[in-house]
Amino acid sequence: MNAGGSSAQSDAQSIISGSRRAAGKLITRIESGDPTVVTILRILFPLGARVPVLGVTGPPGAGKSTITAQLVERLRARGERIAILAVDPSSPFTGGAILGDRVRMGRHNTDPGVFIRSMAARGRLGGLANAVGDTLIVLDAMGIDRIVIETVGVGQSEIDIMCYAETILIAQTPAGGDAVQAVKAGILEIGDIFVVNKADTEGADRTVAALQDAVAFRCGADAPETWRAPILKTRATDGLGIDAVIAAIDAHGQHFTLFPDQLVLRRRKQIRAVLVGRLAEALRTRYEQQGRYRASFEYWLEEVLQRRCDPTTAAIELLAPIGSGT
Ligand SMILES: Nc1nc2c(ncn2[C@@H]2O[C@H](COP(=O)(O)OP(=O)(O)OP(=O)(O)O)[C@@H](O)[C@H]2O)c(=O)[nH]1
Ligand SMILES: [Mg+2]
Repeated sequence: MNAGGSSAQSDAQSIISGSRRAAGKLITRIESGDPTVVTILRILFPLGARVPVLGVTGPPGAGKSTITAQLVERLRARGERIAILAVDPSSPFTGGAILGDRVRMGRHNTDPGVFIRSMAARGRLGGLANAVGDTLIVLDAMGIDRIVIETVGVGQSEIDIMCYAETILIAQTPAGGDAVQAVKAGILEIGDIFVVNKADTEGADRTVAALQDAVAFRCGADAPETWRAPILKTRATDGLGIDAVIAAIDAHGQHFTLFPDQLVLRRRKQIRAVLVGRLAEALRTRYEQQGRYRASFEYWLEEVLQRRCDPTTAAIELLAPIGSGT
């Protein structure tokens, strides 16, 4: 067991000194839901330098990994040490698309200044965002300069994961009405930078225009402290337009320097979501796994099933031992 105080200290120390092996092992424990990791995270969290996190999301195949590889190449050129976290909420396994990412990351795989790690759902239903949050604590403590999280899709779990990013890049393609899908999925609200990739294919300008219209409706667009999300075109396969994406990422960072209250506001909102997520997971674990709570859960489940009790009353009864708040 690694739960002991002194081994937690030495594990934490290895991570702080930049050991990829120690970090990799700890992330595997986080991924599998090992509750003892908290003893190490508790040490690491206050020491973290709070590295900027760039979130990259968008529909499958939009070019997220290709864009990420291009961005990393430029960030490396200016000396930044980068951690890339590729998250696949739809897959219970590490592999598949993520294996492809390793190929796409090309020479970054062997660059000591780039730490690449992938994560999959592994049955942690609803808990993946929490696992990502814990992994960020580890990466943040490793002494790197920036973290990039790539996550595939346009659903709620991606939005939850993007909760951890200071800058959120949404990749789209001209094909298949992606812009319309983004509006439906509510992803437009969270994007700081929009990239229409595969600009070499039919309909790129139309997609840019559609996104411009959609983003223009975001509230507070005229206030100076409101960031205006740029919509950029790229051809990631040969790096066309990537310099402008880097400039937009830098500008977004500078915007927070200029309006620090905006950053605090964002972090407060994010931490609120993080804590709600932790509470939900703690409650779920308690009622689904721990003996007496579980028995009580099963009892009330049956009551609702037999229509002897409504769900709200059942929840109040279940929460009674810790106070229902009503
Ligand atoms: N024509 C064209 N193809 C591109 C461009 N960017 C990426 N691709 C190709 O599109 C395919 C998907 O690219 P990825 O970078 O893997 O896309 P992704 O969004 O990371 O994909 P998933 O992680 O599987 O969702 C690959 O075959 C790329 O070579 C582009 O600008 N133009
Ligand atoms: Mg990818």
